[in-house]
Amino acid sequence: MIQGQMQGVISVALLSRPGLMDSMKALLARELPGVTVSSWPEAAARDAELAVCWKPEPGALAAMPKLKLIHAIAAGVDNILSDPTVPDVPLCRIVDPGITAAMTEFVLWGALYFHRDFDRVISNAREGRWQRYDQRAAKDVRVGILGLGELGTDAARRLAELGFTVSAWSRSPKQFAGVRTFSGAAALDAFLSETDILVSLLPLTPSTLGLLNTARLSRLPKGAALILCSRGEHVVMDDLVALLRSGHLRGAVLDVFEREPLPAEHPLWREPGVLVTPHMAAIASWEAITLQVAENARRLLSGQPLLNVVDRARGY
Ligand code: NDP
Ligand code: OXD
Repeated sequence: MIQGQMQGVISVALLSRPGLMDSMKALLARELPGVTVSSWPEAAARDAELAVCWKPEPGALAAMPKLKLIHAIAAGVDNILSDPTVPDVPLCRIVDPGITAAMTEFVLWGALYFHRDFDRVISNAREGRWQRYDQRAAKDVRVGILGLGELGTDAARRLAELGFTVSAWSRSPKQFAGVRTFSGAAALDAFLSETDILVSLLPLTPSTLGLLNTARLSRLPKGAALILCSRGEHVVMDDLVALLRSGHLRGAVLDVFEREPLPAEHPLWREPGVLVTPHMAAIASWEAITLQVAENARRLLSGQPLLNVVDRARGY
């Protein structure tokens, strides 16, 4: 659909911490002529039909009586659905080739970080220690991806192209050339037991909250590593730290945390074997986000099917 076909105008409310989405105002005005944009908790925001959100304050969306569409500015919508008062209107998320490419880069880097021993040599370099490790072929390293959706699918394909032995776990059964697939809760232990580098690309839902606890992480072979790109709440962090300290797990790259930013005094920053990154695996540009929000606003106004609608029953 192209700009100009829009019938009517729409009022948009931005719901986030103050200032986060300010750059969207001019972009939305460019894309949706006549749009009014306000920021929660301004009075005008309560009358908006479209709510654009990162982490709205609980109850805010329920206090918008004219609301017709909720649009996340992210791929994950857990920050929105965690509020039980969220009204039953369509909820859309961001699906963007730029995010997918960025996430795949991060996952490839993380897999190579462990596979090529960068975790060890970076630590050795700080002590001036010259130490080489036996090299293994990528095919001898099993990378397992939790979640085979928009992001997991591309990461799996590119890891397989690099030569890794790749498997993936999803809720529903899938066929994927060159990737061994597992599905459903009953298959999770088998999947984990054959994974040397575990990558999490799951959405956060009641079924995935706390999934990676002592019991599950212990299923990974000794010396396995974790790359957590999904949400901090997928991992019971104390269980992870205990398995790192016991030597069962080799290391973890953690990009996401229950509380963000991770406070400077948090012990994870200094935990041996852990590399903290600042929720940077894949960041959508405001331009890309605005184009998708505007497209869905036009579709809403003209009665066309919306793009990237979240299944509220599944939670993703
Ligand atoms: P999708 O919704 O496209 O894919 C989700 C995948 O997870 C699907 O394969 C789905 O299975 C699977 N899944 C969901 N629930 C379960 C379950 N209970 N058991 C097994 N598999 C399950 O999501 P995306 O790929 O777009 O994004 C994934 C997550 O990545 C986001 O929700 C977000 O949390 C995170 N993210 C992090 C970023 C960062 O910078 N760190 C950036 C962007 C996203 P099925 O295919 O059967 O439905
Ligand atoms: C997302 C994220 O879900 O940034 O898009 O984590």
